[in-house]
Amino acid sequence: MLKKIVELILFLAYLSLGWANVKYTTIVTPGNPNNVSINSSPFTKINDGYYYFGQDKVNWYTGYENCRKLGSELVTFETNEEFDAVAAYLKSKGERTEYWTSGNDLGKTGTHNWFTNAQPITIKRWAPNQPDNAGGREHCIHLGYIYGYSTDIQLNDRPCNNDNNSLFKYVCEAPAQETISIVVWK
Ligand SMILES: [Ca+2]
Ligand SMILES: [Ca+2]
Repeated sequence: MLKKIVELILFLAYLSLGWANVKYTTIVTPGNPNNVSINSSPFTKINDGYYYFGQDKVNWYTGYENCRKLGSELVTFETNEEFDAVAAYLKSKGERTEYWTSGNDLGKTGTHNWFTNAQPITIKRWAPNQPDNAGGREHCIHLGYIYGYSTDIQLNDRPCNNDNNSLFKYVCEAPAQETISIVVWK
């Protein structure tokens, strides 16, 4: 979005001044390759991602809305490495708390996708015997120490709402960053 706005402004500047040559060139690079200092509050940087750990215990829908209020979405784990990095961060906090992710099978029972990108959940981090859709009403996916004996943070499906035992904290993930450079003939 920001990229499009910058390009539009440059295009309009080009039109209004009527330069015969191209005065500016924009270069878009993924991430923040020059490590420019940015204010990422309230998000915490973990590897290449930025995450917010909502501390209020809510149903899945409210968790999603709370992330949207911050311009982000419930977390999507594209890779085992991303999951492991976030799990290690939570583990370092020493709490056995559970958090919502964007994963669910609300569209088609048994087909578990990340809601942010509609891609299947391919990471191998399910708790033993999960997802089990217990009681036929578990369609949203959270992470945490799923069983009393669990020693690792893993994934499990739980009721999205209308269940007082399924009110969890939530992990929001900020959009990926892009760096826009502008090269100018001065
Ligand atoms: Ca992600
Ligand atoms: Ca379950």
